Amino acid sequence: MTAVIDLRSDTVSKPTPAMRRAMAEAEVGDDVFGDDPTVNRLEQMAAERMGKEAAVFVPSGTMANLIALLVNTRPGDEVLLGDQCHIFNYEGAGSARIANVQVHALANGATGGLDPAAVESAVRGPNIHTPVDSLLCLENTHNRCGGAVLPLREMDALTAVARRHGMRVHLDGARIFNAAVALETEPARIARDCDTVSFCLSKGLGCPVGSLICGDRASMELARRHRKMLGGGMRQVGILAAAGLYALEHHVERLADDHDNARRIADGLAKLGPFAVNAPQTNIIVADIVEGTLEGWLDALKEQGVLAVPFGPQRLRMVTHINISRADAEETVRRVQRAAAARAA
Ligand code: TLP
Repeated sequence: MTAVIDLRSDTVSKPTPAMRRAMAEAEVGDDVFGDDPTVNRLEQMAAERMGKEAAVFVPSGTMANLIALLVNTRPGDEVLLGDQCHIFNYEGAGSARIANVQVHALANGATGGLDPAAVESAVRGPNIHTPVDSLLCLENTHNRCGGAVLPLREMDALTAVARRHGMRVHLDGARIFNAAVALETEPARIARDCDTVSFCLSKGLGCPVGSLICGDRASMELARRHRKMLGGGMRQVGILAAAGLYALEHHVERLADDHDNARRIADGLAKLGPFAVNAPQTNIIVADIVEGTLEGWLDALKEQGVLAVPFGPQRLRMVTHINISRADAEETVRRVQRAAAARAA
């Protein structure tokens, strides 16, 4: 049996030998005291890349988003977001349980955006009966929309609505570097009109752990307090920050290879009858099963040594990453063909 091709997520990617060396050699200190020079360098570099004044290193994308809710709202406020976004679907309702906000989910379009007119009409007027709409959350690239890139003009239209109503904007940029590579622009341009932006090191950038939240200095001071409250204050964490610094220097441009490989896999799947497949703009492939069951297909793929995840009642997801070569992408297509032939027999 040849090696398993693990496409469950880009989070399964493993640190390279060079990244591990950078981690082993990291200078460290107690980061809760602000003493870790490697974390300090990473936070500075992250802030620069996102075009913000400051950044805070946190353990996960989920904590970064929760901190963004805590920083940008007051208890009882309302947050406008997309019904397909990660904060709404996959973060254990931390918005309700910890940030004490009400979320109003609006229909996401195919590119992961929202209709600016729908946002406009969702904003409540000044009335003693209604919650205050203080925050709009966006996601780019958009995970559940198949790694879609929210075009800049759509982002600009949405941030303009928020501004007009005195609302703040948070961008869940877990995969913002994939968006930047696809758009051939800088992440700072994508996040330009967002008050806070978070991004993950532990996905396409290939690090074992970590995310950053970025924004103006006052917001990030508050973010640091919230991180401590949530138990996310870490000590000699330069060991992890070193992986982040390494990734920001060496693993951004190569994301284009992941996007090519995702297209290769999607093209291969699209030629087989049983799937309706997205045209990946980045590293996420979503396939709707039109013949057979989701469980049946996940098992059949696993038998051939390809791992995918369920992503809806009749939908599966595959994600390319640093450990998936072009040869692996081609082999994936062959294995899916074999799974289809085995099913037909
Ligand atoms: N996404 C994971 C799962 O939780 C679904 C994945 O495999 O894609 N924002 C976005 C857009 C994300 O896709 C994720 C993780 C997060 C935030 C949360 O990041 P972590 O897992 O670090 O808490």
